[in-house]
Amino acid sequence: MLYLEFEKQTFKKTVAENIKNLYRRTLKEATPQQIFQAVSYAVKDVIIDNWMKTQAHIEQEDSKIVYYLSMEFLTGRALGNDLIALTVYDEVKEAMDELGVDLNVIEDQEPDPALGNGGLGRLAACFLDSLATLGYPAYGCGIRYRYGMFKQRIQNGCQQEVPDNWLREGNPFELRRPEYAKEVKFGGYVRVQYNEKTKRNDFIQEGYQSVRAIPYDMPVVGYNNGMVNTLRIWDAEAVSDFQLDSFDKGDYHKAVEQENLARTIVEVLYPNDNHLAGKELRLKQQYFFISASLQTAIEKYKKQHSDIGDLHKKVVFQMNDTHPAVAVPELMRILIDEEGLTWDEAWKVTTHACAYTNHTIMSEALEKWPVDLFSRLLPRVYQMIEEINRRFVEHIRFMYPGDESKVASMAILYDGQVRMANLAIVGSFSVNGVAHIHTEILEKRELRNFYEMMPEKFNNKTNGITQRRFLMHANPLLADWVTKYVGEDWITNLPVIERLMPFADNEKVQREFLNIKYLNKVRLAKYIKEHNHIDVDPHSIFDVQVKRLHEYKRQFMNILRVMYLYNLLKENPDMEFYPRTFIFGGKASAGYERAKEVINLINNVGEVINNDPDIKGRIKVVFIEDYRVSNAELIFAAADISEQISTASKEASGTGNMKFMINGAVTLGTMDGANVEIVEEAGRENVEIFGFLAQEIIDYEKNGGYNPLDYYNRDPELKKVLDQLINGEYSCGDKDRFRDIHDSLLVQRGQEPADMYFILGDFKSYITASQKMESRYRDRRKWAKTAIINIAKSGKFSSDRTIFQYVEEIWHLDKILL
Ligand code: 26Q
Repeated sequence: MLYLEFEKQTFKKTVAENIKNLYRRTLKEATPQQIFQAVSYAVKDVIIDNWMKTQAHIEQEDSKIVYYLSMEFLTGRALGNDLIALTVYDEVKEAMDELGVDLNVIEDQEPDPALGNGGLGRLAACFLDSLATLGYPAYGCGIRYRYGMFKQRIQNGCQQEVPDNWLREGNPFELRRPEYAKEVKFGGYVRVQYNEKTKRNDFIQEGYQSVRAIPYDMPVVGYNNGMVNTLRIWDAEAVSDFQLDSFDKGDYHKAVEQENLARTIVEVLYPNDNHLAGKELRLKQQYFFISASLQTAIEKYKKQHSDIGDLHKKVVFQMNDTHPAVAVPELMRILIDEEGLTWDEAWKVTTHACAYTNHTIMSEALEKWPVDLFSRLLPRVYQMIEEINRRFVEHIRFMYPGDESKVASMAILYDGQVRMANLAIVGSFSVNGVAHIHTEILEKRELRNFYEMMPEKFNNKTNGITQRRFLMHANPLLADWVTKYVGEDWITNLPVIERLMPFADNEKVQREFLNIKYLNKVRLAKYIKEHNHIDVDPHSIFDVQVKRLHEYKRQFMNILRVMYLYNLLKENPDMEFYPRTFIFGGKASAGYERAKEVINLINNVGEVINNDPDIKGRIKVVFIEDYRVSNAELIFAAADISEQISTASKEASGTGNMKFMINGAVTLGTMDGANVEIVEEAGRENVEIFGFLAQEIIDYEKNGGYNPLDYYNRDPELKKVLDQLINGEYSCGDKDRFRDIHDSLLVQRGQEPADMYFILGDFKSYITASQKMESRYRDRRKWAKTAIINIAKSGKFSSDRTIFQYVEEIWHLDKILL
């Protein structure tokens, strides 16, 4: 069924009208950016009726709603995605062709909204897509950062960060809703005053600063079902001086301070991925969007319900990691101070409404706030935390009399710090990890004491991705090919893609697949030529690692492998060697020196190898600048090999691994995160696995006994590669350029052991696995079969499946039938 009557002629007229009204121009005179704006407004016209209908329907049915609370939503571009969801992509493409305009060029005008760092933010965007497509009522709640993730420029081989002014040209997809503004208060102190009427103490915050939170709504369009959910992101504005507390009237200094607070609070996304920046501004951001979002949810609930004690029957708050965990004490504060519930009543509602997803076991990413900072900024919320902690610690002592180690590990307040993960766990009815092995590590190790105390809270929800963006939009050729063999059900029911299995051995089908992959490689080669000025051969093996730069993800190990292969080829120029293109991409946090050094190394190695006539172009190294959602789509579609090589136990799930798989790339990886489940689905013979197992890594970490020097001394090829880091080979003679990362592998530094991420220990088996990949690739038919099986077995990794499990096992929502 088609949910939309699309009239091509009307659409064309609307576009022309929009250009006239917005810019006083004709289509011929309009710039591509102006055409993009005009087309987007025409699309928004189409969306808006469904949006209103959906929201009216949800209200009328009084449906339970999930509020997905997240500091990050990495949505990527909206235009192409929305056209696909409305099932009018091909028609609009035609309409634009008739107007003499290339839709691809118009799509490229849209800035990538980069309101996220990486996996966690992109997961939130996939979840919203799946919620709308499956027909569940949901709000995404986040921050409208003025500057998103920085743009990455590579200059002389080094990363440069450039501000991302994504709103410069205006955002045609958002709707400002000033009528739903909320006030959020910071600082001041709490005055206690006995209330004769209620016979309770009132707790009144005074001397605070406040900001006004203004919501901007973006539509989240379900696939071909008329459903439109909302992503609500908050902007901050100063509360103008006439609205100051009577106490503060005429306080000029304070008015200026409030202006500053409003401006700074939503200014920029923290560009840290799996790493903590314990800055006060970050906590302000967290409380800002949480307080505004909770106020909205409660106001909406109260419009239809009188008993606030039943809030949890209509509302669930899913916390995307601990970043929104201040929702727990803030909800307590609102329920007690503003709604008049008792502590026990409020605690019941809170612990039935809040749920928490953990995305990492990396200890440096665990959020902790100094008590003095926290209590100064959020005095009343802090009192809530104190009481939550007091009661919880009492409970621990009751359960485990005399065992203070339990208190030490589980208390929320400890060592002068607020431990946000502990707060989230105690305040939630559900705690989930994001892949089987990750949840198991949480239960058995990282959160073991919590798991023993409250096993019923713990559950796993293996991540997923939306096939609508990462296959249908990213790879139209392959999408059509899949549809030809399995029908189009896969678009909303990915497991049917397994119907490809009978074709995996079919020579004609294999040839078609290889041809599509080739064409996508040509498309990426063209992008690389334009952006990097490097010629790459689309017949070579495209071996790809794209993701945030982080030591545990081991891009360093990958480039050491490239250096090793280059040495090999130099010494044996006549050896059999299948041409390979090594493609890297990803941003390093601005202050993460080692990660930046690795980027520099990759670029310098590329510079040397790409220009060495001796090896006859058989190795090329490309670092794709500014890796982001839009160019990711080109990259996944063109990949032959998917590098998923994190140190086992460190990558909670990974989701790039799934995007490669669905595009027919073969995984070269460790038994980590969701790789483990990819192996289960695809079969051991259809992936290449290497390296230490998670248990082995954990044992080394516990008992010691890992010595990277053993590997260095015993393996002359490895030694040579490491020595080249400090002999100036890849740094125009500068022997210190890569000394820090070199030393990080061989020299212990204070608390930090040498080679924390076991690169030397895994190196040999990585080389071997990599060589096996090469020989697999030589047999083109067999390779095609393996790739097709990977596609056919990717059904589990749809975010539709993930969301269905959240709905059934955590949220308990009802499907909307429009
Ligand atoms: C924390 C405090 C202060 C500043 C920044 C942060 C911060 C920001 C982002 C901490 C962590 C993140 C992002 C984490 C993340 O992306 N984790 C990834 O989540 C994916 C989705 O579940 C998983 O697939 C990845 O394995 C995991 O690394």
